[in-house]
Amino acid sequence: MKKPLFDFQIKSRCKTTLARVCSFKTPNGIVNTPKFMPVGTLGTVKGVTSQQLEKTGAEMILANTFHLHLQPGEKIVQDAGGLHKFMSWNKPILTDSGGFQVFSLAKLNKIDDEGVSFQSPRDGKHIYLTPEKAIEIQMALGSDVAMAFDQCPPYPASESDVEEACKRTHHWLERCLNAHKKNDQAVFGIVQGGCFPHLRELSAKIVSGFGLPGIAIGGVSVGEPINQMHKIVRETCPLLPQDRPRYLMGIGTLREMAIAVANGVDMFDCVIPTRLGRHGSALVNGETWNLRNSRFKDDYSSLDPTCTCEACTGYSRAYIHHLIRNKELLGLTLLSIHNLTHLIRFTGAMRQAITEGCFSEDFAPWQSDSKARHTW
Ligand code: PRF
Ligand code: ZN
Repeated sequence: MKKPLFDFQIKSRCKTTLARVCSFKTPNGIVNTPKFMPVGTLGTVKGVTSQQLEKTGAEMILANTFHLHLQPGEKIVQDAGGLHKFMSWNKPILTDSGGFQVFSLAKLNKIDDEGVSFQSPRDGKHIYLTPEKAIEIQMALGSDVAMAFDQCPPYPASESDVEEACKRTHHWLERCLNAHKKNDQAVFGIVQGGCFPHLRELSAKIVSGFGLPGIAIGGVSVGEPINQMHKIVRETCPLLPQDRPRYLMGIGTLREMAIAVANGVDMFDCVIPTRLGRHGSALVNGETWNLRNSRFKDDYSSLDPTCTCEACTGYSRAYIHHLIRNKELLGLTLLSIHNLTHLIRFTGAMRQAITEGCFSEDFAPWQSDSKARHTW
């Protein structure tokens, strides 16, 4: 029998946790999970070329329907031959639907069962997004994975508001699937439900019932206490199909990824590594270092001696400090490359530990102590 286009295989399982190593096939290549996905909102992982990105170990990147629709518009991208070609990235791309960005970035005018109208944060132009429109844009962009259009309620929100957002998200998922006509693109559904266990359970069951090639846990990291987020992940994962990838949206700190992997999550994304890089900061030794700090001015050691990235193998802390102090663009590029490599190597180390049977020993410290040091 021919393998499906979005074939998902579990390669190895941890014996004591729900962690797993899997491969997820897409039309533009295989994603080996657990994996961190860099965020390339506007079709660019800020400050990093696609060639540099590939060297970080990135296998799949994320782009945003919301931003690309506003600028340059999906027509330009489609006529360029699709987003892969437009941005010269020939590996898998996942596009977020705009559901979350509309609620977090735009001036909302109206939201009802039909869709969301809002004003563009760019020029104030009125825009209307519906599930059908979000899918149409993502089909034009040509990503490997399109996310369903969802409503992510803020935190805190009342039970009735979260319930309404949940029901809407499920109806919208159905409409997304009816509008979707592109065999070489997968649609992932999104579980919502806020911090209400019964709504999460309902959402996980309904979204799982669609038999989709992948499922995301949304509505986390919106201001809820971190332990609530862990609880949501712990309680939601067992309700999702075993044989499909699970994507925890917007999460990308080491500790949260380790905890989520132990509960069976496969994919992550987060703007933190590139945002920190652009602010002159590096993730080293479980800490965040600001390279502007004068303690680095004559520190000629490599940024992170344990790291294999272009920044750490070629340049010193003193040099990067000098670049950052002088607002040289290369400083931001080198720090972004390092931070991305750092998170991607971390997910790589988890994959290796799961395969070798030492995940629960090696990564337990990450789960109990946020200040735990690297041992991988
Ligand atoms: N929905 C969508 N994208 C998202 C989220 C969500 O709930 C989150 C949650 N923090 C990040 N990105 N569509
Ligand atoms: Zn590095």
